[in-house]
Parts: sequence; structure tokens; C-alpha cells
Amino acid sequence: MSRSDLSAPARTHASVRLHGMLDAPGELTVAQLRELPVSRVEATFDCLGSGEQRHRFEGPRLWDVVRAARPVVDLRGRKARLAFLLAVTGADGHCAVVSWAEIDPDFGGQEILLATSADGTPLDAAGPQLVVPGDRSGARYISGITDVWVGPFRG
Ligand SMILES: Nc1nc2c(c(=O)[nH]1)N[C@H]1C(S)=C(S)[C@@H](COP(=O)(O)O)O[C@H]1N2
Ligand SMILES: [Mo]
Repeated sequence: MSRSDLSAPARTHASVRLHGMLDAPGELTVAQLRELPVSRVEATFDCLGSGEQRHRFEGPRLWDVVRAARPVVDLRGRKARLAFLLAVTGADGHCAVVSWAEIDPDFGGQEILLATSADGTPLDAAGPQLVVPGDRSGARYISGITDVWVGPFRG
């Protein structure tokens, strides 16, 4: 066996693990994310280190991705779901939470995406990027997403 056979495989098909209080948890590749309805946004954000940036993103809404994983939450009333949150983590451990109400159409209904491409470049190898058009800062634009956890805050 040659040395190269022993090396770690390149991350050519990154996937996102959807877990937490879900009836259909699982692992989704960027190609699978593209099968959901696609949104396109042009977003401007500010980075403390590199100033203002503008990018074109496309991908499914986080809301549609989460709904497809069948969260165990009562959607008939409006109060039970308000304790839910989504914790999004990148390959480097950078993590941020999105509250359920930010993306629920009965509340904020924000168009937050799991981008499958940025400025026309596919993110199949790198993993999807969180797009939060309402944020002034770029810090929640988490790239190389590996995990989305969904569940209730238990304070
Ligand atoms: N995984 C990961 N994503 C991240 C960060 C990070 O440290 N790790 N930094 C964030 C910050 S602070 C900014 S401003 C944007 C920068 O986006 P860019 O990499 O396209 O410049 O990425 C965000 N996404
Ligand atoms: Mo930043």
C-alpha cells in the first residue's frame, strides 16, 4: 500500500449532521440540500477584521431544512415552540445559535439560508454556509457547517 492510500480522504462531499429533538435526524450532503427549494440573496455584512463585504448566496432556507427533519415541537399553539433554538457549528468549532422564532413564519420569518454556493462557487467540499441577511456583523455567517442541533432551551 502506498503512502497516499493511508492519507485522509479529501473533504469532497461535506455533510451536515442534523440532530436534537427530531423525528427524522440525519446527515445531509450539499447536493441533498440543493434538492430543497432554493433561495437567492445578496448580503452585505461587516467584519471587524476585514471591513464590509458583499456576497451572493444560494441555498435552501434553514426553516425548510429543519422542517424536513421533523422537529418534535407542537406547531398548533404558538408558545411551545418559542423555547426552541438551533445551534449551528462549523468545522473549526465556531458556533452560533439561531432562535426558532427568527425563522418561523409566524414570528420573524427571516430568510436565513444554508448556502450551497457563494458567489457562484459550489460549497460541496467546504460545507454549507449560514447566511443571516438581517445581521450587520458577519460573525454568524458560519462556513463549513458540520452540525445543526435543534432543541428547547432548558434554563
Ligand atoms: N466556521 C467559521 N465561520 C465563520 C467564522 C469563523 O471563524 N469560523 N468567522 C465569521 C466572521 S467573524 C465573518 S466576518 C465571516 C467572514 O466571511 P468570509 O470568510 O467570507 O470573509 O465569516 C464568519 N464565518
Ligand atoms: Mo468577522
